[in-house]
Amino acid sequence: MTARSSLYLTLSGTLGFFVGCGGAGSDDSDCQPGTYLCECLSGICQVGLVCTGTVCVNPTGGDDTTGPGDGDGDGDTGPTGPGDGDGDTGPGDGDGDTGPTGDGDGDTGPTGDGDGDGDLDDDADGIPNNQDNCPSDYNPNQLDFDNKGGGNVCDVLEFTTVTGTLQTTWVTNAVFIDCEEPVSWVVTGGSVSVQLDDDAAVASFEINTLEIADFSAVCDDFVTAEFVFDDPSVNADGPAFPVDVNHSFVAHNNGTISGSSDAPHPMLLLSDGQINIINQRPTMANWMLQGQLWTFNANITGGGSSGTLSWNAPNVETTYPEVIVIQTVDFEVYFKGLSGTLNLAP
Ligand SMILES: [Ca+2]
Ligand SMILES: [Ca+2]
Ligand SMILES: [Ca+2]
Repeated sequence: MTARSSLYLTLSGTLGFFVGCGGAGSDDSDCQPGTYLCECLSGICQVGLVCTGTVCVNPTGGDDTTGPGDGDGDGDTGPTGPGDGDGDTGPGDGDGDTGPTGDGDGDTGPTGDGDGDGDLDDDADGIPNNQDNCPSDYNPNQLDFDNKGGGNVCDVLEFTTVTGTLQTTWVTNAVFIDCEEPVSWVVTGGSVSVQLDDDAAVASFEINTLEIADFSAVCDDFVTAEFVFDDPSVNADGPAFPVDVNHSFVAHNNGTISGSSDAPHPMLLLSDGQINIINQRPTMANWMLQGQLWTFNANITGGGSSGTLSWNAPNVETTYPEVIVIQTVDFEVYFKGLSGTLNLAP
């Protein structure tokens, strides 16, 4: 101990910046890890430490308290920072942080930054999530018919303003009554949905509902009977309606859909109806006439800003006639034919 003290005193007297370092005690009790201490100049550090250059370090790791970036791989728990390969949460260090992108880890920051990290593509269509106009649906073409930001495959065109007039014929067949009476469906509201594909090859239509003004039909061929429909509506019956409507890339880019449906649209005609027959007026609540809206021509323009649906099927009958029993007489009722045009707007 005497020799070490002599050496320390000699050097401190020669190199002025070490004067006072380590204190007057000149033993090694204050030689802390990572610090420059006078004792290191003699290669002597606190017990358990070794002198590297002029710094006392832990030769086995795990116990120092140094900061980041010291390259000692000791898993320190000192202040965090990048570049030290430890468990901190700073960016740029290749660890498990969730900081800004560009650090090669599992970040969730902005995509397309070329860092090959968390630029996720959930639907595997080659478009990163935050650039994908339908991040959960495969749509590599990214087509957007209405230019509202959502891609076609996850964006339904909704027409909720539906007006126009359709002509049809109310048919009543019974033992002594067999009449056909033309009636008009004045459509006052409703909704029509159109779904497009990303490849501009297929469209589907669904006439969800058509609100119709009250109407009545009178049959007087043999017995006068009046059928009154209160608050009638045509509702879709069944799944969304597939149609084969031409919709090419050119038509898509022009903002148009035009073509004809290729199958009748399943529907229910609902009404709180009444029958007035020979001065008797039974109330027929909740009429439900199952049937079909026949094939139509569709013409949608302006990327969905307006459209028309038109029918020209004057002689097609509903598939399922309704049978109404009045005073033991069976009346078979149905609609025949549909023609006219409905105007659609969002
Ligand atoms: Ca995608
Ligand atoms: Ca997509
Ligand atoms: Ca869209």
